[in-house]
Amino acid sequence: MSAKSIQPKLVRLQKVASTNTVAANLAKEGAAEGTVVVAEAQTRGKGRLNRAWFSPKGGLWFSVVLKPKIKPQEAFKLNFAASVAVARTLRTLTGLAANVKWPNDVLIEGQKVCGVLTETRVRKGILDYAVVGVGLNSNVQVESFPETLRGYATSLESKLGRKLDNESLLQGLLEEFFTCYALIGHGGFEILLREWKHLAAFLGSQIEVHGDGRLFVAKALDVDAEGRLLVRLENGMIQKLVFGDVSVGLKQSR
Ligand code: BT5
Repeated sequence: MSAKSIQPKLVRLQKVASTNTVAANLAKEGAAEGTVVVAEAQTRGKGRLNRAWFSPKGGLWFSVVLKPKIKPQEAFKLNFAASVAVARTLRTLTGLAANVKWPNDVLIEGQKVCGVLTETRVRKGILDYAVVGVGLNSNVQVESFPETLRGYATSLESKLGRKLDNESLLQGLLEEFFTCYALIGHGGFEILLREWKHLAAFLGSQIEVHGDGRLFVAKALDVDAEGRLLVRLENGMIQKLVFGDVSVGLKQSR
């Protein structure tokens, strides 16, 4: 089946631990590509490296089951497809100038409004399925964020001063996502990456890189065809950062 013809099959739930976990279980049981698990709230929403994802009622939390014909090491492309789809949809439906940040964030005015988590199962060297999870702070009040997220994260409701229809957002997001996903299947990742770079406000800026207990400052230069972030260290050396190992934050001016 071509990705363009995928018809999302929605599985709507009220409260779950994590839509990614539910979707992965469905995939293990043979759920079709395009199965989308959407929940009103998550009790154990997760980010990368088992970080917690705050997911109260009002936000849009969903996960898509995919069976892409790509190598396991190309799974990073799905994250780019999802973040471009989210930024496009937000720009179209809300007029907000959404940007992307490596490797998996969507920001508004420098604050995180959405995160993407891609998880895969690989068997005998072949990508069995992928689950792409999207967490979007739509109708979430920033006052309800835990202390650690204050200032760092934002919501559509807070930026727009009104609530949005999560259903229209979900429909728009899925349509854009499957369009971006189709590009990957047709060797069009370069096109997607080019758009991602246009949407990336942080390239060319000084960033803080966190990972392996290290923290260092570098200049973000580019993202290559393998999804790696190229940075220039303060000693002038160029380093390629691998998706999944580090997080980057915009360097705060002091
Ligand atoms: C992510 O991880 O940004 C991926 C988040 C994916 C969440 C979706 S919701 C639907 C699906 N089901 C799941 O269980 N997960 C996916 P990462 O880059 O590791 O960022 C995690 C960090 O973001 C946390 O350590 C917090 O600092 C911050 N964070 C947590 N909740 C947030 C929220 N609601 N909004 C913005 N930032 C948040």
